[in-house]
Amino acid sequence: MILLDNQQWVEKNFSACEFNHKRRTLRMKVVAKNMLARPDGSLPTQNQDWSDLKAAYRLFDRPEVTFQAVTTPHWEQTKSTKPGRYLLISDTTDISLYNHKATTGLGMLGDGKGRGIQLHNCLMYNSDEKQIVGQAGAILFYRKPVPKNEKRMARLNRRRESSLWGELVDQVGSAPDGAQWIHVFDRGGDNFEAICHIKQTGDDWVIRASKLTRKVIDRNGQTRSLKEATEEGDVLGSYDLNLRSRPGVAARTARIEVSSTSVTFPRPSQFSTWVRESGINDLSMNVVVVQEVAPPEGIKPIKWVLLTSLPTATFEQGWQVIEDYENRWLIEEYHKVLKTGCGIETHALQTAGRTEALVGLISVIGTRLFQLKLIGRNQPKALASTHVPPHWLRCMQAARPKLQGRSLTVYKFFRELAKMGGFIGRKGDGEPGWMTIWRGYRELTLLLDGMRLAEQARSKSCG
Ligand SMILES: [Mn+2]
Repeated sequence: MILLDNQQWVEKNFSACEFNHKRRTLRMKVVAKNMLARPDGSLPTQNQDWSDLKAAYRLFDRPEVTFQAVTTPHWEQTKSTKPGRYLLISDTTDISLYNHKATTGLGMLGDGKGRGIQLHNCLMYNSDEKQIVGQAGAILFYRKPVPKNEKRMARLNRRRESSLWGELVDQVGSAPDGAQWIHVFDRGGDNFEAICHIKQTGDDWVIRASKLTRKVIDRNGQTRSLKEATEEGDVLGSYDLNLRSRPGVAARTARIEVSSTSVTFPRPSQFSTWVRESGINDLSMNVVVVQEVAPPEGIKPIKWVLLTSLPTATFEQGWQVIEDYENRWLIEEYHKVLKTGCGIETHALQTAGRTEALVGLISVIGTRLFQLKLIGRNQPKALASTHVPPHWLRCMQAARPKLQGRSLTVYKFFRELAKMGGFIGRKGDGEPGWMTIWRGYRELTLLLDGMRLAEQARSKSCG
């Protein structure tokens, strides 16, 4: 069950922050609460009292207030998963701070002209309850120009964008007893070293293969390319996929065939000192291929090759791997929440170092916004009264008289909340976006505060 009350949520996620002084932890909780109230605002609009704003800036000035110190209590909570099945979805996003000319210490982005910080993130998703648990870990990376005439070993041992995947796996660690953790990577994370890191934690993986030409050993012991090895896989079944039209491509129903095989990746000819010390010489795994059959002429057929440690003998098992990979959109949506919802690129302090702590705070707050968006969608039939405090429902019904005397589902509750935030909800409007949900949530919180004040005033005048 998701904690709905913001104050309690802030307590739970920031009370254990270690900044070397209790007063700093208290201040962080105030800054976090103000940020939750106006996630799309700047620090000055979030902290309207001059003294609060000054205190917020002073807080981020402290050397103890680091990215790690702000996020660690939230990460620890996220990782203490109860038994069940969880996806750990990682990806990198560029935080562009190009407009903040005064901020020092930033790295390169894109073609080298951009400036900012790369955030390599890991989002924990409860696959049974279909709910965001939180951020499980993250790494900040500053890309620098590649050194001239770099030697092969120096390149392999340097911290590069591709090494962030394995580094984050180590940071997140292993699943607690009874929980299954499955790392989900896109093609950026397909490298031997990253998979070695997962192997060492004992957790599972679903990774989209990027190099189909890489040499593997197929299940008959023959060395050939990954592409060739998958062409002789077992067909598990097929299904029809309805594809919407895209610019230049008409809508169509694609016939998709699912097949699987197993392969062994030999250690590549060039490897880092870490790989040598790990003692891992090869990696055996299953492969699920999702392939469009008989595509229309001139259309690039759909093809996914998914590398996995999960079983893939039956159609159901293959399907599970595909579904796990399809949940990768969640991290892209999370990054959107950080950018458009929390304005992570509009915030910058004087140095990259100070900005880091703020990025940490925003990335935790972002999981909260994202959670609230998904909760209504994923539990359509559950009764709101089992998830939402009774005085919240009373308050909403008082504000929206049409709802009186009706029992709301969780789904309906969030739709109504979005309507309080400006969602119209006509047929064809689809599902409310997280911004309208959030505005409605803020609206309801204000009404709740008002109700509480009115009750206090009444009990005082009666007593
Ligand atoms: Mn990516």
